[in-house]
Amino acid sequence: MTSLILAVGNKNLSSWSLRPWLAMKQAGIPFEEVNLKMRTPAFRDTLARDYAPARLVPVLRHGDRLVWESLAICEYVAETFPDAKLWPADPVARAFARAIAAEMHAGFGALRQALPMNICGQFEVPGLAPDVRADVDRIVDLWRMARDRFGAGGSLLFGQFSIADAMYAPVATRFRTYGIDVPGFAAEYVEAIYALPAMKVWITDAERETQPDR
Ligand SMILES: N[C@@H](CCC(=O)N[C@@H](CS)C(=O)NCC(=O)O)C(=O)O
Repeated sequence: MTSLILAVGNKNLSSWSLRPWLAMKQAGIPFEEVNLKMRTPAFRDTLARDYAPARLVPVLRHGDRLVWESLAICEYVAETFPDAKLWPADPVARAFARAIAAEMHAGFGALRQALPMNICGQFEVPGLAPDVRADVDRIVDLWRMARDRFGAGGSLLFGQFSIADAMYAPVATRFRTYGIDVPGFAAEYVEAIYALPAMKVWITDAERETQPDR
């Protein structure tokens, strides 16, 4: 079978890269990883040379097919590897999972701007601006609804791992990085994300990247 190549950015910082990487890794889908250092001239050059028309990471190459945009990549791998069960099997749960994944992909700009992903960082935030607080509250509400309605089979949003978890994993790390106070069930969900084997690999790589001498 034609191999998959996923180009990602810096693991400490690139929240969009984490999403499809985590979905593929956690599902055991084999792929080759290409690491591109963001904010370097080589970053744009490599994308233009090897991954056009994509202009950002993540980008997936599968033979002569190119897929960019994190959510589109997740959808592509879910369709290409149906046995990985990357979406919930139940249609109602699946629609809910798709809705909240889409909401993440399209929104929460205030949170993303004020609290950028920085897995290895630890920062104190004295107070959240109202629009950031509203994003946090909305995310916690979505997590609560998913966990209450569909989460009985495990510790993740829909019980078992799904693309919805991959989409929200970088929010889980932000909550930890910035010490955001969330209700107990949401804190447990953050723990569950950190406990995913694939997530541990990504975090170890992020630590190596930020402290190469360790
Ligand atoms: N909507 C895109 C966003 C991709 C994106 O913004 N990628 C960032 C890294 S997280 C990037 O490539 N930045 C380029 C740069 O910093 O030079 C997606 O979902 O994949």
